[in-house]
Amino acid sequence: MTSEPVILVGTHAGVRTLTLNRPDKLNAANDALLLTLTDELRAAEGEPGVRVVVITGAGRGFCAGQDLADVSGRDMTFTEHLNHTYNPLIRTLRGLGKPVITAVNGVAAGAGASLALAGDIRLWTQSARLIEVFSNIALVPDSGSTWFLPRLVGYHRAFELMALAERVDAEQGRALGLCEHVYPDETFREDVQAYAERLAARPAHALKLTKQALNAALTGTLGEALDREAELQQLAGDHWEHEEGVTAFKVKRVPQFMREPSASGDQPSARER
Ligand code: LHQ
Repeated sequence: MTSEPVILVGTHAGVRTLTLNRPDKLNAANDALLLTLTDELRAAEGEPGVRVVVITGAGRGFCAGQDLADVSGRDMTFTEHLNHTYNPLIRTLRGLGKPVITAVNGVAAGAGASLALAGDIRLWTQSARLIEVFSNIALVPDSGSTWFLPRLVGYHRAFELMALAERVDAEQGRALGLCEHVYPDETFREDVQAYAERLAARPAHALKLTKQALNAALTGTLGEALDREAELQQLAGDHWEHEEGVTAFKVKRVPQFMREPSASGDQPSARER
């Protein structure tokens, strides 16, 4: 018996698209979906031809959080379950050395809302909505929501959204800073791909270091950020991308950052050539 894959994997023009594929349940997450998604993110890290990862959902939902039909009778505690599935997923996503776009094609609820917020870039369709639904079932927001949301909207609005499980629609989401862009439903998939391809043409090594610096800066002091910037700038400045960017500027042409990937993964630095 063949069953549908829980994650669909596609690649086009340097963009790896991972589609949550349990549309009948609005892509509610079971262990297989969470573990496969985490594995696919790790696999994307190791593929030089993949420059950007998009996470989106099949059908009318993005992700309705934990599959509530798939939790009873489990042999793990809540803590063990989170540490086994959701937490490695969110850690892998934020630690990935490539930009991850969460393309929120519909409702994002519970841990699905956390996943939506975890993207480096968050693109929503017009009919998307986000719900910190946890309190409806008397649970605590998890999978990073308590970290992401107050940083975006402040403590008080975050508490209200969590306590009342209020729906945030696309217009509110953009106003609150929960997404970077909202696109029409009719053209959403194409708009996401076009955005991702723009990102894929940017200097991959520099973006990897930028993501590292920003994530660390969110939890550190200004002094630590300045020290880290000085170290990472050396790594960026020694890389061929920097030479390409400067040369292109001088001769007034568009820089070409999408070279054929080398067999070993990262391109050698300009000085190693
Ligand atoms: C679902 C689900 C779902 C199963 C829709 N499960 N079937 C971590 C660790 C350990 C334990 C617990 O949790 C966590 C983290 C969490 O994520 S907790 C939060 C869990 N999620 C929820 O409580 C959300 C429950 N769903 C809803 O509130 C609604 O479905 C939303 C607001 C997401 C969407 O509402 P509608 O657009 O009106 O759709 P619907 O309710 O009609 O759902 C469509 C179908 O999807 C329906 O099935 P059916 O066979 O009747 O058509 C739902 O039963 C199913 N579904 N969410 N989480």
